[in-house]
Amino acid sequence: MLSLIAIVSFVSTVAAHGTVSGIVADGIYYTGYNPSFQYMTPQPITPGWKIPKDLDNGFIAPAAYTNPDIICHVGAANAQGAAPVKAGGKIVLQWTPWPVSHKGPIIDYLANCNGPCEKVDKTTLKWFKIGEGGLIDAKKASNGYWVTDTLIANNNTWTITIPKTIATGNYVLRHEIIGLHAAGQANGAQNYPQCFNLAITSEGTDNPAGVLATTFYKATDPGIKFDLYSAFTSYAIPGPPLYSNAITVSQTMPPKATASATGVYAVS
Ligand SMILES: *[C@@H]1O[C@H](CO)[C@@H](O)[C@H](O)[C@H]1NC(C)=O
Ligand SMILES: [Cu+2]
Repeated sequence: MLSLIAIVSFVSTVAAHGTVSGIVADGIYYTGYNPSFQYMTPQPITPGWKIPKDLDNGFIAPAAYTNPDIICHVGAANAQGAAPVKAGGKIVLQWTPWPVSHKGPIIDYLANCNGPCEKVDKTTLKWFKIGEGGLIDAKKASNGYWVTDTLIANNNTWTITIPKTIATGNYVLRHEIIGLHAAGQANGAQNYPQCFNLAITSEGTDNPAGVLATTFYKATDPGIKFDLYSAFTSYAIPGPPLYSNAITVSQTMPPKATASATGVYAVS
């Protein structure tokens, strides 16, 4: 009996990593991709990139940092829709319940598709960082209070603002949590990237230079090989520098969406 309970609780722990179930863009809710969609005919079209192999809501490990799987998660294929948003507008990312043990940074990037994101070759996308957060208070909570704790406190949501200065265009948003709970071991960090197509309208003109996602991180970066159970006092967020006109958002419980999008959101 006891061993059966132990097995059941182990299974639920393994299944407890996460995925973004939906986003709210300028107040409108859009369903995210779910691997169960691959069994439906027709498959729902969402702004969320398709990750049919991610049946365990799993992660990408440092050994795969130079593999295209780091771009938009395992085997990711282009979303066939996009969520419209104005520069300066907000996107709220709704995660499935995030495990409190999975402390770590939350990082957001954009890449201009320079054409339809529905067709772009993901390995050509050049990303610039529009948001980042990590350790908030090393002394608060066991193993510190992190942005992932803020996310959990806000109903598993994370809010970003699209920079006002970037040019109109079709962009991919790459939103990522890095779980550090096993990162003290080599190859122990857990990257959870999630991508969404955004059709951004803007009065800005900036086209920030970006970098390939396959060059973001190294297994030995101090923010990747990091012992969450040591007596740390600071944390260095990994990846390229933040875009100079990125807008920092103070995280709050998001307002309810005003409407849900239905149908197909293709951009021409
Ligand atoms: C929290 O998020 C869930 C979706 O995951 C939603 O159904 C629920 O209404 C949200 N709760 C609040 C208080 O906003
Ligand atoms: Cu996990």
